[in-house]
Amino acid sequence: MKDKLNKIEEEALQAASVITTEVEMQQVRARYLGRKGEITMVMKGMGQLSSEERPLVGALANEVKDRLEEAFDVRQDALRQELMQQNLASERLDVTLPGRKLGRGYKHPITKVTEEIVAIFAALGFGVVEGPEIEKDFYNFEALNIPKDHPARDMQDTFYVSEEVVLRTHTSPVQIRTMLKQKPPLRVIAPGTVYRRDSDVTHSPMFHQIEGFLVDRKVTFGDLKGILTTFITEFFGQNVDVRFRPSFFPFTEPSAEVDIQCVICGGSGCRVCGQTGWLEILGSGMIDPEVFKSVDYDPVVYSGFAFGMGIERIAMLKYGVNDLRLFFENDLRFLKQF
Ligand code: 2U9
Repeated sequence: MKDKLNKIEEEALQAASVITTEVEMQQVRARYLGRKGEITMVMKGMGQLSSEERPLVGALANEVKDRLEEAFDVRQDALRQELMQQNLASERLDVTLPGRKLGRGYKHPITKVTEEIVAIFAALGFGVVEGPEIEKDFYNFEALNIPKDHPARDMQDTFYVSEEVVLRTHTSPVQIRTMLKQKPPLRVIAPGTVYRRDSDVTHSPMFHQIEGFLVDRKVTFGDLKGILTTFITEFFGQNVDVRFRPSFFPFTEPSAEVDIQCVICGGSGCRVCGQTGWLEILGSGMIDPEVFKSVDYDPVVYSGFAFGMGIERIAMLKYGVNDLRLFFENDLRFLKQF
């Protein structure tokens, strides 16, 4: 019996030393220590031993059982360690590898031009105001001296939301709202998105404007010329020629359109300036007394000038872009150039 137990122990230790998985470990445990395992069978057969032999064999069997349990536990721990090391090695990450580069974003040229224009006017003391893009007919038209049957409504073909609500056709309603909320002296610019029912190579139904105005006592057309000439030379360069040409707008009187010497041909005449040597870049004028009346300013006490420009047009001239649609396509090859 003793020899048998020693042999079982030797075999069991040998079996445990060659296993490679936890399942095999369980099988070895069951084979030697399980309910029908070899050690258990020896213990069950002890009834046939003499009363002298029985305690000796019983004690030895218990010792072998304890030693095997201990040896199996040690082997199992070692196996777990080995498996973990193998996993770590096969799943190894090189944390020093350089990451994938994220593409860098760029400001849209319309945003860039807007910011540049705003900065120039801010330096001249103008504040920035914003307002709703869905606007009441009153703020978009009526208060600006454009009554319901006025032909000027055709000049700005309008998206109607309802009979009294429109998508604003210019940012002028923001200035009306400003005049209703504040008293002169006022100096503000209103950048923003505007909408007109117009869509061809040179018109988009959604585009961007900056308008501005200055209201105080004794504001003259000379002030208008001074501020706008300063803006133009800051934006396009000190040497650019500027001219003021009479025009008409329902909300200004007198009105003037402002041209600069063609930035493409330098004034000699080309396709962009229609051979005239001049490019129209903004509209302006002295605020019509009718507009002052609709916001309850006394036109005898106050005067002011206003101006407006389309940002897409300015951006096209500044960057030499020849197709308006490029601004709205979001093609990265275009946007990356600014
Ligand atoms: C108030 C009073 C007067 C704003 C003005 C223009 C002239 C003008 C156009 C330029 C190109 C619009 O984008 S465009 O089509 N704008 O020519 N805008 S005076 O006059 C105002 C504004 C607000 C209360």
